[in-house]
Amino acid sequence: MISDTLIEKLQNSQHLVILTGAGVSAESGIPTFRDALTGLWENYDAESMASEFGFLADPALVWGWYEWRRNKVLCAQPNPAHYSIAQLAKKIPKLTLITQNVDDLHERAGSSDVLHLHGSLHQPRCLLCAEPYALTDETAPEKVMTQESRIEPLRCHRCDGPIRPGVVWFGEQLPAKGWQLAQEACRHCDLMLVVGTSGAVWPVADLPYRADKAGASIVQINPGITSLNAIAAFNLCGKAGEVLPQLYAAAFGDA
Ligand code: BV8
Ligand code: ZN
Repeated sequence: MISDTLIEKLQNSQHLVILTGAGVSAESGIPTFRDALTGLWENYDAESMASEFGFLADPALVWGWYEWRRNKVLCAQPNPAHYSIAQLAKKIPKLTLITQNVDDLHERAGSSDVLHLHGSLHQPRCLLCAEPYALTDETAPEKVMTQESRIEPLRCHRCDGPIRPGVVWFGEQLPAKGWQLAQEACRHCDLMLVVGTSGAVWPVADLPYRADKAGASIVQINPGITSLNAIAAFNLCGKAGEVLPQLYAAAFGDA
């Protein structure tokens, strides 16, 4: 499954970009968005939950849904995929990690300088004055919750506005600095691993095409088929938590 050519490319890479989506956290028990049946969007449509319009229409439902997701992340552990990515950073001269995920599992596995292009569950802020809200233990979501639990949003200490999740909703701009760094990395890398993303959300979905156009080799790690199969030089069809440790061991020996 893992060709010698790919192993050599990884061993000789001077600048590796890794782009991750919800699939890299799937083996940590975090539901993905679009996988049939288990996907988060199965019960809700994206627009109504991951948009400012949806939040304004029903703040308690949307805040409750994000707190349910935050609680899942707090109870989850990084999986071997996250750890292999953190290990790769020690072997490659320059590694840029770009994620669409709003969890902190990459950081908890030891990765740093992670570019969170869709924001983070762990950095809520005031909807009105954008003041960051420091989550503490007493704001930890109740343990027993379902996706439907309604929780009144916390209030801003400064202006009493409603606290919103620190994620990038549909229709919102991506964090300017992160988006700029991500585009730059895709222009200069020689190899790009695309791990666990359906490539359904723009403009992040455009990054592999830009890297491909700039001459990088694209490697997709995904048990499913996506539009990226068309441009990927290597399609490793499998779970990230299994494939990434194999890829790391083949290139650099056991971690
Ligand atoms: C914007 C945060 C203006 C909240 C999310 C063209 C250009 C620009 C914009 C658009 C465009 N066309 C349409 C748009 C609008 C829109 C968009 O893309 N809509 C889509 C639905 C068509 N984009 C926007 O609104 C963006 N903002 O455009 O602003 C602008 C314009 C130009 C330039 C800059 C700005 C904002 C988009 C951000 C939306 N926020 N999330 C939250 O999390 O609730 S999106 C949401 O989808 C998540 O962030 C998620 O990360 C993302 C992508 O999903 P995936 O991570 O890929 O997850 P998915 O479930 O889809 O797939 C999982 C994959 O894993 C599958 O392939 C599966 O096979 C695989 N898998 C499963 N298990 C495993 C596995 N792989 C490996 N191992 C396993 N074990
Ligand atoms: Zn405020």
